[in-house]
Amino acid sequence: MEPKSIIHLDMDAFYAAVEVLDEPELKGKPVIVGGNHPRGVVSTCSYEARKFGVHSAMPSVTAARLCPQAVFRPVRMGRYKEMSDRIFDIFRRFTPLVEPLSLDEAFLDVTASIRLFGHPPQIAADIKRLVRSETGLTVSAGVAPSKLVAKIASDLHKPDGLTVVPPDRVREFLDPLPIGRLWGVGKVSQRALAVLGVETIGDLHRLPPDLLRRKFGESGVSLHRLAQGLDDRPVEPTRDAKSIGAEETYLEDIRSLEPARRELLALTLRAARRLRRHGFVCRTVTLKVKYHDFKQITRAETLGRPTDDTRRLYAAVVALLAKTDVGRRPVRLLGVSFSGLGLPDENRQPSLFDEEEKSGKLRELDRALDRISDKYGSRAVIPATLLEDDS
Ligand code: TTP
Ligand code: MG
Repeated sequence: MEPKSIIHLDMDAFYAAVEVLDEPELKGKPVIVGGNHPRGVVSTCSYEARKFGVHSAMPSVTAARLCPQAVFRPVRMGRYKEMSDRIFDIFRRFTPLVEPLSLDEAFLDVTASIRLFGHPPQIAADIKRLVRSETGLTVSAGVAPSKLVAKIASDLHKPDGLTVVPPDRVREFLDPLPIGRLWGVGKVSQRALAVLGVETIGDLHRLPPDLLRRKFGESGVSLHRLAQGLDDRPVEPTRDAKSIGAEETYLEDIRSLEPARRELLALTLRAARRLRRHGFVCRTVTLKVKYHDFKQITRAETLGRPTDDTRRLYAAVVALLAKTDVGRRPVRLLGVSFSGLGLPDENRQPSLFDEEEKSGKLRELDRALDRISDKYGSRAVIPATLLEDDS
């Protein structure tokens, strides 16, 4: 079979680049997009700000300390969504096989586009040129025979990069890279692999697959395949997303309430982050629980008004938890999902309802978070820290 041609595209410093576009005086300056208040978090920042060590998901106070001259701008989701639509229109001129990963990131399968539009590296260069001339923004591209390699490639020469990995160069390309670049290899797996002396992707694929199977089961085997660049997942164009969520099956059953809450906080953070990265708010929150006997239940709550706020979403999850047997029956899987997706209404005036929420529900949530942090350490309650560990 002919190898596929996949392009991964990822806008450079997306929200910050849009702010600079709309306010050209900001060009060349360290720009941070995010909440500039004591509990604010950095959504993203310009490459000038990154030189000071500022990055996404960092508390804004830390960012301001690292880079006191930075200019803060609030998140304007509606505007980013508008630019995202224009960028995706450009992508779709080259193939209908466009799979969005977030507002600023997509996979394209251009295998069948070659006769019409030329070779994939040419297509990627054309897309970059059109994005720049039609929107004024820059995008980095990776061209490769698989999603895995295309995504790693697009990140390698950011910003404004174009990295091409031909089919016969995949191994050569992957081998020297640190294993953290592989999908699904988070900090925990990195530590486990370091014990085996594995630091690069090359180290990993040189290990005998049997050893990996013994140590890590089936996931060890698929890791070994990934390390060779073997990834045949197809590009899946949208179907409009109906829900966004996160779930996890636990190796050991969860038997009491507090660890369940902690897991649910981590799942809520992960799912809420995805929600925001797609530019959505949601109306309905669903909690899924699978007990040790495989009996599965879901509990759902419809919110007074749509939100993407982690604290409100987590409050709904905690309320739903009370309608389950978690804590009384062992649990093997927990899941959180958000549906009734829509775009935020940015013109909405703050209402009395908000005030009520601030005083009542959210205070209760703070206490819940405090209890968790008493038991598990402050790490559990700093969203920024957990968000960084998004493996
Ligand atoms: P990214 O593509 O991860 O980051 P980026 O485009 O700002 O920078 P680059 O790709 O050049 O490294 O995310 C796209 C947008 O999603 C980003 O501009 C802001 C938003 N975002 C958050 O709101 N929170 C986050 O933690 C991250 C990672 C991104
Ligand atoms: Mg980006």
